[in-house]
Amino acid sequence: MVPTQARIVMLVDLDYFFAQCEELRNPALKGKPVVVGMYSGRTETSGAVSTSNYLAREFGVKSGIPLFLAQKRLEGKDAVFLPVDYDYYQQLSDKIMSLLRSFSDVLEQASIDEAYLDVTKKTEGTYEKAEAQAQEMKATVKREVGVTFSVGIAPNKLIAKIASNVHKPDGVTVVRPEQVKAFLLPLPVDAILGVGKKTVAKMSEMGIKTVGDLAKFDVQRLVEVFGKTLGVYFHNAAHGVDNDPVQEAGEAESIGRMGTLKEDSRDLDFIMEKINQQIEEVYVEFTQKSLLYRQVGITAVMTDLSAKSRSKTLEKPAKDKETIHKAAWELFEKYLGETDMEIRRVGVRVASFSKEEPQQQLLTRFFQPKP
Ligand code: DCP
Ligand code: CA
Ligand code: CA
Repeated sequence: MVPTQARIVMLVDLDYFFAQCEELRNPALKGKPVVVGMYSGRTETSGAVSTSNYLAREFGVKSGIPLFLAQKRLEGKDAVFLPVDYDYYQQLSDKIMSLLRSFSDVLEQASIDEAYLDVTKKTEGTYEKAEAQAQEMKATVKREVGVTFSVGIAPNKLIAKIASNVHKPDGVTVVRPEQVKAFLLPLPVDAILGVGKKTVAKMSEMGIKTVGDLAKFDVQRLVEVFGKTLGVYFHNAAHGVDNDPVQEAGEAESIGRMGTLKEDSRDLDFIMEKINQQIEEVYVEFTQKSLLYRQVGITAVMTDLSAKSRSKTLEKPAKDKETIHKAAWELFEKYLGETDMEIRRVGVRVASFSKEEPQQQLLTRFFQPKP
């Protein structure tokens, strides 16, 4: 394998984002516990907490808990409850992303409040410059928009993401290549993106508690238990290896479909029912164009309307349905482990096309039964 070039990657994650946006719009909220809620409308307090500011978190109020519970925990604390105003957060997010883009070689937006930046060229490959640049980015975003963020700086996306969580809010955490092992090995396994509650339980049974335990574990057995994609991913991740490039979204040409689920769900079988219908349509389209695909991607739009995409590159080009189904299934399984939110819309796509060999095409045509 060709060694990938040393990179410097940042993950910028905005602090208590929806609540911080609300504080920005109304400075009188500062100093009070602020809770942004997704009100379901069934009763006055039915629904869940979308996010809360750090003051509210001190009382155990965090994303995902029921609103009535949040209200109970904040009784008599002069707390402010507000409904989600997604359009407003999106506007601020767009402005911040375009500021950040000017500090990057490539920027990949990962969610409404998160982006990966490849800054290898911008920083001439030095961590000193990267750290100084992070401070400059913070000052710029604070001045131009008025919000704070936390950032992880590391040799790849995986480590940058974990590092961004170390000092919050308004922090900078640098993990240099020579520090990766010491940084990663003592962490609990769920520090790795994709290791959710179920995987934690399974790994615990196998005697794996820390990333260090995972790194020592036989990769063959990981593959037996978790399947090839996940097994190999877990193994590499535990060793701090992640070659996933920072990629501008929508760069590659692709053929795909998106659609809304009959109801919000986290049920893999239910989600795959929808995906299978989409695969049928996608299959017809790329077959007509005599294309082979080498990448399969999925998209999930969550109940808060944030969108996540994941993709997998195959070992060799393919042209069948089954390969798409299998890859989509694996990607959704992994993705569901990364989030507790329900999924509203889903999509599947294939990309990284090559043309089917003319000779092959000819043969196929030749052997096709005459109508
Ligand atoms: N969000 C949501 N429901 C969740 C989690 C998050 O609606 N269960 C929304 C609200 C958050 C935004 O997504 O503001 C970003 O999510 P983060 O996980 O980055 O959390 P915050 O930005 O709120 O806090 P932190 O400072 O911990 O990053
Ligand atoms: Ca955040
Ligand atoms: Ca985030």
